Amino acid sequence: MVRQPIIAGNWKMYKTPSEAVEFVRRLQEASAGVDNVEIVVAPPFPALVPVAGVLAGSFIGLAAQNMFWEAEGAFTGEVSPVMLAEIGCRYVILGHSERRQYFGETDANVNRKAWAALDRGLVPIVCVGESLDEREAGRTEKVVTAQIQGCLAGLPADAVAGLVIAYEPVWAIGTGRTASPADAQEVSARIRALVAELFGREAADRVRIQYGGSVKPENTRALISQPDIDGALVGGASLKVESFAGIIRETG
Ligand code: G2H
Repeated sequence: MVRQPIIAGNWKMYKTPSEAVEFVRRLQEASAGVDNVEIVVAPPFPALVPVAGVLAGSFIGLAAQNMFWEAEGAFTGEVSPVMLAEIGCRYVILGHSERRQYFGETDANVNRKAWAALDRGLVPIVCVGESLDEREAGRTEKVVTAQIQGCLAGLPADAVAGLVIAYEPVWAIGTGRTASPADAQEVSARIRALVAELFGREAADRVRIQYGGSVKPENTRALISQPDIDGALVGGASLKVESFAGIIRETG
């Protein structure tokens, strides 16, 4: 099964709308000609509309970094899947470890959001990953298994096949520490095997699994060449056109 690699830039709470627009204009030039890699950017909410305007008809896809599960309502401060779909988002990142750590995101919430996203035609990028304590206690597989089971509970197999799962070991996020390619492969293979158990072989063969955590141009190729790693969710290195385009080129 050939899965198209997907490189997504998670900009977190960086870049104003004007900075974001300038960035994607330059990224379009810098990544022109790379046609075997799907490229996605996830700007903060205020930049989504202007960036969508620049990217209309472009090969670069747009993602939001979070959403709520209701279509509308009295939910101050929240953004709905209907709104994201209307402005041209194709993806939405769900369950990022920073949302779990600072904003109380749970697997059950991610599951409700995943259902709502799929219902509106958005593709969830579902983030999972263990903390340093959990890894050192030998609990990585148990933790990631519970996260996958909780986040994907009850989803139809064909929807799971179209998902992106981002394996992001928390201890490697923004720390400069990267999981070794072998460690990242081992967990990614375990995730794919679990998807096969829960949703069938076809879903497991088709679902794309990204690695995330201090990805940069220099470590991209070793990670991407692992059989069960189909791309990267990139934070810090996605904030500069040169390094993000470098990661894209190393993948292609
Ligand atoms: C993990 C990653 C992007 P960074 O959070 O999701 O960030 O590449 O800065 O570790």
